[in-house]
Amino acid sequence: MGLFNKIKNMFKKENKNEENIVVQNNASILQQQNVECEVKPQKQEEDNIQDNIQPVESVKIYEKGLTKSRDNFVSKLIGLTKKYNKITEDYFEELEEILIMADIGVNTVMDFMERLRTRVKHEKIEDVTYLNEVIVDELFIIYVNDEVIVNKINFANEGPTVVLFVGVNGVGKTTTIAKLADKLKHEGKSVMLVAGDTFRAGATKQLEEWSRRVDVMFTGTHEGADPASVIFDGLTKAKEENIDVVLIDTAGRLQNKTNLMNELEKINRVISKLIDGAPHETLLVIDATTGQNGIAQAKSFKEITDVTGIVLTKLDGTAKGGIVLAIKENVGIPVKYIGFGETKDDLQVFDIEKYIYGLFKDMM
Ligand SMILES: Nc1nc2c(ncn2[C@@H]2O[C@H](COP(=O)(O)OP(=O)(O)O)[C@@H](O)[C@H]2O)c(=O)[nH]1
Ligand SMILES: [Mg+2]
Repeated sequence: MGLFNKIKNMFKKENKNEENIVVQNNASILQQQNVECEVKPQKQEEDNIQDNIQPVESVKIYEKGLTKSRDNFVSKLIGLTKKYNKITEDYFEELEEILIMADIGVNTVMDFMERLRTRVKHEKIEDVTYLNEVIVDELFIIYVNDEVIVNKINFANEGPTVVLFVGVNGVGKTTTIAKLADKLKHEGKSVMLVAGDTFRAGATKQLEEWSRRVDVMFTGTHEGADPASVIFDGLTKAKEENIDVVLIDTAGRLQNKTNLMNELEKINRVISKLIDGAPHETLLVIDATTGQNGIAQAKSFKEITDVTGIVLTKLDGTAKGGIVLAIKENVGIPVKYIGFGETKDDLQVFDIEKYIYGLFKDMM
């Protein structure tokens, strides 16, 4: 069975169970209200309910977060199917244009078009609707089959896990750190945020404010301080206090590559001196709305430092959800998290299958 049908079966079926889930959800809300009346539900029960509602809820988050992309890119694909009842050269040309407009990246689209044309010819495909399935399969099969999809954070066996965040100004580093801190805290981990962005005015305050909001520890000093020394203080404290995960914010001034490289080298030296094997992750944050510019940033950061994963933010704000494919093809670093909004609940572990469903559900 092709990827298209596999995903369709996976999530369409789940959505059929929706009514049950809603009932369970209400039950959980009632229980929460009971909590306020001091009738605390058993922890075990809570966990069970959580397990039951989690998969469908997160598919819904993908569906909602990808609305703009679906409305634009996928509805264009559907329109194309309506316009052509035969697969012609004009059809191929329009398809190519739609894919390029979706930020998939020219080279990726060119390769894809060649594979698609070959399949159409060899399999004598004539049905335009069936071709939509083939398109989804061909677009994502490389991604899904690839072993580079390791979306899990590499947690340390012992001592604090250190996650360093890099990326240019405004992409969503600080917000992502707050979101991830909240997620980890709910998983029962102790978290510390370290304000290593001492360059931008207000950056330290912004992170400190988030640490209060999500209620985790914080280390930071003042604007203009040496980031490496702030990080030194933070990690020393984190070791003393047995913190599980330390999330470090940095300033990403890509304009001066040599300076940035030196700064990150110094930061990495300090981190690895204090904690063996750290940083355990270096996450590069990319703003999905910047399209090919974001891809260029990823290439640059990859040259400067050892990036282990990508966080793709603001997917809710782009109509060009194809950027995930361009990252795969042009950068080759796994997307670990995606951001669908500005609140602390808007960070999701990247799941390619949910992503594909969220994007193409109107075609399924
Ligand atoms: N719509 C949307 N906005 C986001 C997302 N992530 C961050 N932002 C917004 O992007 C802006 C810059 O974020 P910030 O974390 O300060 O970026 P930084 O300079 O990289 O630290 C803020 O207004 C955030 O609320 C997201 O996933 N979706
Ligand atoms: Mg910031």
